[in-house]
Amino acid sequence: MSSTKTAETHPAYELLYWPGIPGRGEFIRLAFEAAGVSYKDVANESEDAITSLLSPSSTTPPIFAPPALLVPGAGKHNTPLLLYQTPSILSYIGPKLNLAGADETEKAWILSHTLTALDLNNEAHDTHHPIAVGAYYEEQKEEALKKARDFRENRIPKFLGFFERVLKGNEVEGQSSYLVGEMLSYADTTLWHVLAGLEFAFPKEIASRKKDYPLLFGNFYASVKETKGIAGYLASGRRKPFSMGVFRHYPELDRH
Ligand SMILES: N[C@@H](CCC(=O)N[C@@H](CS)C(=O)NCC(=O)O)C(=O)O
Repeated sequence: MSSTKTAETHPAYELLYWPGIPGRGEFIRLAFEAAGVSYKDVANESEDAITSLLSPSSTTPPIFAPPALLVPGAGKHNTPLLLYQTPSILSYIGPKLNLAGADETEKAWILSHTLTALDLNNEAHDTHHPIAVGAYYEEQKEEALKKARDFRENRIPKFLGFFERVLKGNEVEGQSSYLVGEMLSYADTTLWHVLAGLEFAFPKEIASRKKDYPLLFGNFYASVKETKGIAGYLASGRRKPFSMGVFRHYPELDRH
């Protein structure tokens, strides 16, 4: 099946990312999929697109690293708008996709929780690359073992405990489906993806801790997964499986 959905009333959004992995591009995909809004998944159609965009000879404004979002005609004087940095892209598309809360306060909380979920995402990445982003895991394995142990023992419970409290504080009639307010937001889809990634990378650790976070791994996880757009995306087969991206399963880094 094509990774591109047909355009309707929104601009022809183009997501640029590395091909073949969910990676940080997935946070952007999930927002579009949850909202049922069309986007062109350039990463999974043309492997060269992101490479040429990152090249110093590119004629577009420079971007530091993918994901990037191109919005034709949305820049100054009808030029293409080119955005990078996951949270910046999410905060740009969030209101347009109706995923940024009901008012200014909710909008600000949604950004805060998204940044926190992305911090957790980044720390998960650093467990297998604690010393050098550009070096192989095998070259930094000793440090990775120490980093992963601290991540599992201290950081996972700190982050998950925090999000459990956020959900508790947002309970409506004993149910807590979303982090903020009563509507799905891009903070929810972002955190949901990080939880799924943690389960892939650290299955034993998460299995033994799940019971401590009943809201997070209960109603919240199910609510996001069962959102119409997300359920349809998961059923489509277009979501790339976790492999060698941000979330990697090295059994030696998991609990044993
Ligand atoms: N904070 C940035 C991080 C971007 C990032 O690290 N992108 C990865 C792919 S997921 C990359 O290719 N980085 C290359 C580099 O940092 O040199 C974001 O969230 O967009």
